[in-house]
Amino acid sequence: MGDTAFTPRVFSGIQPSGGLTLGNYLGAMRRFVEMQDAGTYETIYCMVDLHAITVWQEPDALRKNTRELAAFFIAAGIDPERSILFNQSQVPEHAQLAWIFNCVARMGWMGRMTQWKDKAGKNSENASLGLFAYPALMAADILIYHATHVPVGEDQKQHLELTRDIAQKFNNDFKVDFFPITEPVIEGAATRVMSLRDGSKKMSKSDPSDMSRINMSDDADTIAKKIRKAKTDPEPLPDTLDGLKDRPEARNLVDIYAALSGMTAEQVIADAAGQQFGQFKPALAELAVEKIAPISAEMRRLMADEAEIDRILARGAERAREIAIPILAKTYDIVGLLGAR
Ligand code: AQP
Repeated sequence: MGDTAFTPRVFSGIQPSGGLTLGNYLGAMRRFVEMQDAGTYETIYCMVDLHAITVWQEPDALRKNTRELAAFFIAAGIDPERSILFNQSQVPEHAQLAWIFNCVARMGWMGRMTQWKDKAGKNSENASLGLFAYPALMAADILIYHATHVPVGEDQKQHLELTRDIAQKFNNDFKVDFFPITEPVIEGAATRVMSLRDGSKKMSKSDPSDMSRINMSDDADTIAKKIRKAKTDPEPLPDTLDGLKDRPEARNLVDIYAALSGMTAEQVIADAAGQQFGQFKPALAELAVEKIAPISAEMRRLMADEAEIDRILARGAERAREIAIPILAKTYDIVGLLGAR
């Protein structure tokens, strides 16, 4: 960063594209709550519905998933008074700044994004332009608040580097020190929760196999069944993490246990050394149910009052715009656009 002192401010978002997983919870939501509770930062959290529509979403499902995601944030511990909690499309400044960033970012930068390559695959001619430009909108989400820190899972690291590149190029092009060079916060035992069926793949809502993931809406029996059937190997657990080097599925279960229990992976392996999975898996299932069941019950309770969720989001959007409007106006002014006058 240059000489400008920016307010310590956290921004992060989750797409309301349905099917929240344990990966979203451990990789993202838990950090969001910790950063809110630390009291060191202003915290701003968002349902990024404009990102969700870069791939097809049924309109009714999108509305329902947006409210369900708001319920997840609150049930997991985000307090809409202490944090700003809102829905992206209710703050038009995100899309306005994204357009400017579309003009700053280079095609080559976007084309190198692994998420673009994975999601567009061989069918890139048919992918939406929005999916290609996704990282410029993400940069706008962060920089419209001059956010200094962004907690995310490991999979978002490359997009955050691109956010930094966009901020840097904007500052250089216009000879200003206006946008902060945001720090990614990728920490904890579960920054990359893997599929329960394949330890080389991220746990993901779009995996065709429901057995590959734990959904935040799964009941106790389903969670226990998925963990019981999770792919492992016949070896007992070793006494050090080194012993798990070539056993990605086993390592994943140890990491999940560590993240859910608040222990380090080293402590888990020290306690469980020598155990067979027939012993370790039931303990993990019990812990997962203990942590997830209260959140899903609270989500169901909140979802019963949609009007209250809408009221919380409308209030959050108002508060978000108080920060975003002056930053967009100043950006227009720097660029030479008369729009803000
Ligand atoms: N498996 C994961 N491990 C750790 N963190 C994860 N996140 C997602 N999956 C994992 C983190 O959750 C936040 C929100 O992610 P998103 O809304 O962008 O969702 P996503 O990454 O698109 O989730 P999926 O399940 O992977 O969706 P698909 O299948 O559509 O690609 C981010 O901080 C992300 O790092």
